[in-house]
Amino acid sequence: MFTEKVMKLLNEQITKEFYSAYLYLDFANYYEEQGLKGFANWFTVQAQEERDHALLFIKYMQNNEIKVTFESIGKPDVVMKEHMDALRGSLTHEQYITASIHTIYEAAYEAKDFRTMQFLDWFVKEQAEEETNSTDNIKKMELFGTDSKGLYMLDQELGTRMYNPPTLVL
Ligand code: OFO
Repeated sequence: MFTEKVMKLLNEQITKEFYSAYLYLDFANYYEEQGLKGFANWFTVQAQEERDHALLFIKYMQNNEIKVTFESIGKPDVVMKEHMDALRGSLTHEQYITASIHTIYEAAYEAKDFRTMQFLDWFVKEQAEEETNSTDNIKKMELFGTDSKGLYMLDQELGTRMYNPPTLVL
């Protein structure tokens, strides 16, 4: 019932999700070096979520007897010269991942692959949330980040983010 195209795109998404985790850990490393431990925490939690997303794709494929093939994960490629760069980089990356999820959805829709569409529904919603979170971080940074006291408070706020496992259960 699964087309070659859908299976290929699902497999590629695993690499993209692991890359997302890798990228966000790179951001976390940057903020850690900058002494912004709250920002580092926020991106470490985000990296954990991205790893979970990869695992969900793997599980979905395994449950449906689709072969999983791991590919190489690329080097994180966002250059961070100032505190805002990683925040902007994360929004750009989330928009890219949203487009990627939509591409799989479109392929599943064309193939009348309702099972994959239903699986992807959770990711469509999740991506909307993640784009909002990235946008919020940029807005807060624009408002408060230029003032050292504001930056300190923002760092404190981002430091409170805690990891929660995904709500999607397969
Ligand atoms: Fe995988 O959730 Fe965003 O990228």
